[in-house]
This record gives sequence, C-alpha cells and structure tokens, in this order.
Amino acid sequence: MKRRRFLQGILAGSSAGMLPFSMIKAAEDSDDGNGILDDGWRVTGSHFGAFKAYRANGVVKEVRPFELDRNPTEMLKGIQGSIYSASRIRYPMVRLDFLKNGYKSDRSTLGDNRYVRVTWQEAYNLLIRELNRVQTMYGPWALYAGQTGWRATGQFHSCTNHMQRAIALHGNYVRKIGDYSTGAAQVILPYVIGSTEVYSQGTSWNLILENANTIVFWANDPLKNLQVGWNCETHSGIGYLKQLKAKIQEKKIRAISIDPTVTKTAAFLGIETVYVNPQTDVPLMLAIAHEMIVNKSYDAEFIRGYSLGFKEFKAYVMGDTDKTPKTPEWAEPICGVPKAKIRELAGILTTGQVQIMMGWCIQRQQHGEQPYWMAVVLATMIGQIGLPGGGISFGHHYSSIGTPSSGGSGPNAFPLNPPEGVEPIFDNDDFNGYSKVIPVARWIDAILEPGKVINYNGGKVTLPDLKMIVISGNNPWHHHQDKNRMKKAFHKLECVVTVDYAWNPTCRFSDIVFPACTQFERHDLDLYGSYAQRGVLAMQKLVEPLFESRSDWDIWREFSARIGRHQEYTMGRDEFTWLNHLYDGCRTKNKGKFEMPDFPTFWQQGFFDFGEGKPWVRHAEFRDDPEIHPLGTPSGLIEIYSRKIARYDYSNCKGHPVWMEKEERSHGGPGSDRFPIALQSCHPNKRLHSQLCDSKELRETYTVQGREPVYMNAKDAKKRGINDGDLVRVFNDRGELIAGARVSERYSPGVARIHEGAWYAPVNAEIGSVDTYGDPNTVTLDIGTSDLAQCCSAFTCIVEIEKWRGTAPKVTAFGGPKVVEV
Ligand SMILES: Nc1nc2c(c(=O)[nH]1)N[C@H]1C(S)=C(S)[C@@H](COP(=O)(O)OP(=O)(O)OC[C@H]3O[C@@H](n4cnc5c(=O)[nH]c(N)nc54)[C@H](O)[C@@H]3O)O[C@H]1N2
Ligand SMILES: Nc1nc2c(c(=O)[nH]1)N[C@H]1C(S)=C(S)[C@@H](COP(=O)(O)OP(=O)(O)OC[C@H]3O[C@@H](n4cnc5c(=O)[nH]c(N)nc54)[C@H](O)[C@@H]3O)O[C@H]1N2
Ligand SMILES: [Mo]
Repeated sequence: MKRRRFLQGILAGSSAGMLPFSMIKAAEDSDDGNGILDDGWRVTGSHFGAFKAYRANGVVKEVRPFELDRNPTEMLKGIQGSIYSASRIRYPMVRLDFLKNGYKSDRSTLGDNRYVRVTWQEAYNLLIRELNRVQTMYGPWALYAGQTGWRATGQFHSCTNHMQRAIALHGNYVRKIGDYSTGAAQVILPYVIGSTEVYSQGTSWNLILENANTIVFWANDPLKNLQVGWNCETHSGIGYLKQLKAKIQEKKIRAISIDPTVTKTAAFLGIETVYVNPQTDVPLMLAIAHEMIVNKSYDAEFIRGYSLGFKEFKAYVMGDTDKTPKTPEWAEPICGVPKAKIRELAGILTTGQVQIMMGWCIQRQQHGEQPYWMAVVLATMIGQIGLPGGGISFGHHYSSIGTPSSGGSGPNAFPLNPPEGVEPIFDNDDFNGYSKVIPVARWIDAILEPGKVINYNGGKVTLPDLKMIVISGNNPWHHHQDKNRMKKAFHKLECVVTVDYAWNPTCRFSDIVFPACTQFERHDLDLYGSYAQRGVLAMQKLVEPLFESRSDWDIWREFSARIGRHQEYTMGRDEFTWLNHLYDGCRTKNKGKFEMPDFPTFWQQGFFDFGEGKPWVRHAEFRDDPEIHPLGTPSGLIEIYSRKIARYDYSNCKGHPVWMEKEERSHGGPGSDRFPIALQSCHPNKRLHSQLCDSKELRETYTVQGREPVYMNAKDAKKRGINDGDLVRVFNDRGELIAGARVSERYSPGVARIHEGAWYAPVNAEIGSVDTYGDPNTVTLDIGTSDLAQCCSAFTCIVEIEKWRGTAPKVTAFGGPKVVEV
C-alpha cells in the first residue's frame, strides 16, 4: 500500500487523448465506430514495450516510449509500419482451388499464393461447413486447433483464447503440450531440480549485482532478448545490464559469455567470449566437472546434503563406466575450447560467488535435455544454489525476470474454455484411440505418420490423423522446422484456416483466411511487466480496424452467433463490459494490498502503478532447509541421477547427463564433410519472431539487397569468394534459400546465423522451391529432442553457403496474396 501511486500526467499535454469513458462506451455501442476516436495522444502497450501514440486525422503519426520505460527498443519504429503494412490482410480470402473444390481441392498448388476475395458471410459459411464436415466424417481427432504462440498483448483480446473458446463451443479438438521456447527444459528440469524453472521468477538482479563475483552467460544474449516480453514489457532487465556494465568497468564483477558467437550482450559489456562449437556444451561441461573432481574443488558437502546420484555420474565422468575419462583433452577436439581454457573455467567457476545464467536456445537441439541437466549438475558441484548472486538461473534473459515482483496481480484473460456445463454442438469425445494431446513440435509428424506411437515423457502418444487445422495468434509457417517437409504434410490436409492481421507465410498455405485487426485497433488492458508486475496498463485503441478487418473477439463472436452459441461465448458482455469485468476482477484480487480506482477512472489515467517489489532469492528456502522445503523431485533433492528417467530406458535420455553425438553437427561432426557450417536460427534483434517483418521501415534497417541477412565469419566468406553485401545461397539436402551475406568477426569459423521469423517466400508451389527472402526454417531439421521431451531441434542444423550466381528471383514474401477474380 505504501507504494501505491498514480502516475499523473501519463498522457501529459494531451487533453484530447483523455477520451472520456462515456464517449468510448458510445463508440463501442454503435455498429461502426468510425470517426468516434479523437485525435491526440493515446497510451497502449505491446510485447516491445508500452508507448504513447499520437494520432492526427485518424492516422498514427508518432510513437513515443512510455515514461517509465528507461530502455525503449528500436522495435517501436516498426509499429506504424506494421499497422500500415502492405502485407495487411484486408478482406476474407479463400484459396482459389479450395473455393472451387473444397476439401477435395488440388493441394499441389498450395503456396502459389492465389486467392479470391469473399464476403464475411461466405467465409463463415465455408468455415462452418468444414467444421461440421470434419466432426461428422471423422471426429474430434481430425481437428487441430491447439497450436499457440506470440499473440499480441492484451488480456481481453488474447486471440488464441477467442479462437479456442469458439471452436470448443462447436466441437472437441486435439490440443498440444509444451512450447517451442523451452520444450526440453520444461520436461527435464522437474526431474532434476523439481520445477520447470524457465518461467519462474529468478533471484533479483540487485542482489546478484551486490553479491556475485562472476556471472556466466551461457548460450545467453539478454540484451537482445530482453527487448520483448510476454506482457507489455518494462525493459527493466536492460537497466540491470547497464548497472552490470558499470560494475564490470569498476572490476567489481567479472562476466564471461560461453557462446559460438560474440553476443550483443558480450559486445555491450566488453567481456570475454569463450567460443564453443555449436551443440557441444555437454563435453565442455563434463570436462569442467572432471577437472573439479580431479582437483577436489567441488563442494562435496553441498552434494551430500542437497543432491542424489553424484556417485553414478562421477563414475561416468571418470570413465569407470565407458572407459572414456571426460578430461579436458577429451573434450577439446569436440567442443573446440582449448584444454587450458577448460581448466581455467573450472577454476573460475569454483572461486568466489558464481551466478550461471542459462539461455534457452541450447535446449532447442537434439538431446536438448542434456546441456540443461548437466548445467544443474555443474551448479550443484559448485554448491551455491540458493545463495544471492550464486547458483544457476534459466530465465534472466526473458521478460525482465529478476526484477523484483510488486506483489500486485494483473487482470485475468478472456476465458479460454467455454462456461462450465456448456457442451459443444458436436458433443463427441471419442478420439478413436488417438491421443488428445500431442507434444507441440510433433504435429507435422502426426499429419505425415498418423497412428504412429511415440514415446513422450515416460508415456506413449498415438499421433492423431489430422485433417483440418485452425490457426490464430501463431505463425507455424515461421515457427516450425523443415519447410519442404511441412509442404508434404500440408498436401495431406483437407482444410487449413488462419486468422491473422498480416499476410504471413501461414496465410499462403491456408485455405480460408480471416482478417483480424492489429492490437492497435481495439481497446484492451494488460499487466505492465510480466514478472515485475509493475502495474496495469490500459491499451487504448489507436485507430479503427482497417479495411474489412475485425477484432478477434468480433470474429469469433459472430461465429458463435452463427452456430447458436452467442450467449455462451460472450456471457452477455460487450467489449467494454468485458474490460470493465476483467479490471474489476483484478481490483478485487489486489484489495488490501493496492487500492485501485474504479474502471472509468483507471481508463482515463491509462495506468495504475503497483510500484517496485522486494528483492528475493530463488531456492533460498531449499538451501535453508531441504527437509522443510524440499524440491518437487521424487526425492525432494537435486537429482544428478534420476531413477525415474533411467527406468524409462530411453536410448537418447539416460539416468544422468551424458554426451551423445548428434544426427548432424559442424566442426567435424556427422555430415560436416558436405555441410560444414552450423546454421543458428536465433531470435531476431529487430523483430519478435516473424512479427514486424512486415514493417518495411524497420526491415530496411537490417536487410541486405532486400533479403534477410546471414551472418558469417570472414574466413568462411573468403574461402567461398563471398563479400559482405553479396546475395548467397544457403542450402542442405532439405532445402535452399537466398539471403544477404553479412561478414562479421563476431561469428566463429564454421558458424553462421539467420534469425528465425524471416518470412518464408518460395518462388512457387513446388516442393523444394527456393525461398527468396531467407527463412532459416527452410533448412532446419524436424526431429524431437529425445523420447523424453520430443521438442524442437532447430539448432541441430548444418548447411553449405555459396555465392548466388546470376539473377536472383524476386522476393515474394510481402504485399499479400495474388488476388484472383472469379
Ligand atoms: N528455427 C527456429 N525456429 C523457431 C525458434 C528458433 O529459435 N529457431 N524459436 C521457436 C520459439 S522459441 C517460438 S516462441 C516460436 C514463435 O512462433 P510464433 O509464436 O508462431 O511466432 P510469431 O511470429 O510471434 O507469430 C505470431 C503470429 O500471431 C499473429 N498475431 C499477433 N497478434 C494477433 C492478434 O491479435 N490476432 C491474430 N489473429 N493474430 C495475431 C502475428 O501476426 C503472427 O503471425 O518460434 C519457434 N521457432
Ligand atoms: N528481440 C527479441 N527478443 C526475444 C524474442 C525475439 O523474437 N526477439 N523471442 C523471445 C522468445 S519467444 C524466446 S523463447 C527467447 C529466446 O531466448 P534464447 O533461446 O535464449 O535466445 P537465442 O537468441 O536464440 O539464443 C541465445 C544464445 O544462444 C547461443 N547459442 C546457440 N547455440 C549454442 C550452443 O550450441 N552453445 C552455446 N553455448 N550457445 C549457443 C546463440 O549464439 C545466442 O547468443 O527470446 C525472447 N526474446
Ligand atoms: Mo519462444
């Protein structure tokens, strides 16, 4: 309560922006809201931060970061370009051949981007016809509406919730478990350290900055990745990195980065990079463990009091079980880190207080469970888990984790599930022996190999025979691996429906496309700061929905009305009564802690500030007393050896972490004779995945001859006659793409990178057609991490790169479909 504070003047100098609640209400109640919104400053938020937008003559003219955001991102420059993008979906569209032949359409033309404009009524008729057909011809097992992703911020309009709730009112469907972000971590860490860890609040940065002697960024680039957050982002995490930089300069903290590249963070902090060959962190970690064992520098007491299974692990490290001692000499040729450096690292890790901060992308590779498990083992051997500024964390690069939580609660989301007791129209729960829930990254496997039984986390999954897919708030034709394999799968489907605001590659592989509006064309509210829980932010509509687009709420509300479920869907509320309702729920939750104003007052203010929270140490209670505060593992202790996993008897995930060779790997690994370069597909510096790729202004700040850049080392470039700025062909046996070379010393030899989210843009519908813009998932490998997590292995990917000869085909990614008149 003492920290309660209204931010006066959030909309300072903008009386026009302070639209009275009564007027907004009137606008929402009228059928077309056109012309009701006033010009002036308005406040809203996004994954890229909160901001104010100036609107004149009904058009967004200027975007300025929110006052509380001290570290705004350049991505805000993409907001206008995304609203007014040439790639906006303007009207409901139907694929030409699907319009003619329905579910028996010729699917070999899929991807040729030829579409017919239809009315909303026609689009709804087709959608409902197909849903009815799939439920009657097959059953709920044939419908997949489970994929999720980075739908826009805002708790009410959360678009995937709208789609899934509406579809659930019609019939049942297949769902997914896990996510692409941390799929392997979420499954392995509960066995090892008792919780998924990745999305939990971490030790507060201020305590780390006070207490740590050394910070290790392991596969971690927070300066780049803290630019976006799950809720409207505060960028407070970036503020802490600035403080860290000062501490490093004063020599109070040492930081190192273990990475195949010099990250944005390492460059900013001016710290040492220990280059490691891609996918070989486990050998490096094993050798460090070996060194600690040989030197007896590990914390035997901590291991005894807080963990189980060190004996089994030690036998493996020392070579007792496989006759291969995991010495630095053994590791060097695999991981590329010189043995002297490995020994030095073992010394650094066992001197003073050491905080290890893991990034996520090393678990997005084959056997992605292993580096995570092994990292926990190292941290256990160091013995500092639960100390302020010591131990291990798995999320300090994400959504400003490590900013103390205010203790305030944000608003709930629009409910995903239909009201209790409301049965779907097709009330059939018979999945024909197939699994109702599949591991998130295995949906293409399901289409290609229906009925196949796979292992998953100690159980079995029978892949369902999917025929129809409904997509909203995610872009599978960006996020999934191996585009040519996806094409083959999509040839087997009967109907794909997508709701989006941008004509992204997923639209191009869909049969029916509904135009949603952007988040800036509707009113909403959200938590400000995912983990900081800094406050509640109003997201005031900036402009009315463009063209014929509608909010996701409106889209699925009308769908529900057409299937006779309007009341069940809306619960009798309209947009503003929902916002009011969600806000009131939030106000009730915070009673006694924060006195929040009523909704109309809040809406006018634009923001309610919960203030800053108190510092906190993760795992401190466990360290304090592991019997009273056990971990969630079977033993309550850290499990260096897991009996449970050992009992699953998987070939690719054993009872303790081990090094396993990958299906393909650079630096002398399998396949590297033909494809010597490891292709990273890290998260983009100037996008959120595929979002904002449609913004021409922002795109032009990083593209090379209009293509997505591929970053590569000078030696690799020279050997291939490639100069900075050249167009190149990036390829392997799975596919080929055109990208623009950026030669950079920040990438070690044999390592290249194309950021994920570049819009896939094949020349034509053929399988194997070259991608003209540069989506790395054109060439990535589509296999599960292991029988345990079955998640995405995008970083197990090797390629060759050569100069593009002759004229390159035009980029086909942007500007929407080829509209065909019928
Ligand atoms: N090779 C490779 N692949 C990867 C990764 C990698 O590292 N390498 N990373 C993986 C990870 S961690 C993730 S999280 C995924 C991300 O994958 P996605 O979440 O699928 O990626 P986005 O591009 O954010 O897709 C969000 C889509 O939702 C749409 N959208 C946003 N707001 C709204 C809205 O209000 N209404 C509607 N209808 N649509 C909306 C956007 O236009 C966009 O098309 O990618 C994964 N794929
Ligand atoms: N700007 C921006 N920020 C984002 C996102 C975005 O799209 N854009 N997406 C958000 C989302 S959904 C997620 S899941 C997170 C992703 O967070 P992460 O998955 O952690 O992010 P990446 O940047 O892909 O990878 C981090 C680092 O891992 C390194 N790396 C790759 N392979 C290896 C390896 O084998 N060994 C070692 N040691 N290092 C390796 C890369 O070089 C890179 O520096 O980011 C979030 N933040
Ligand atoms: Mo992610």
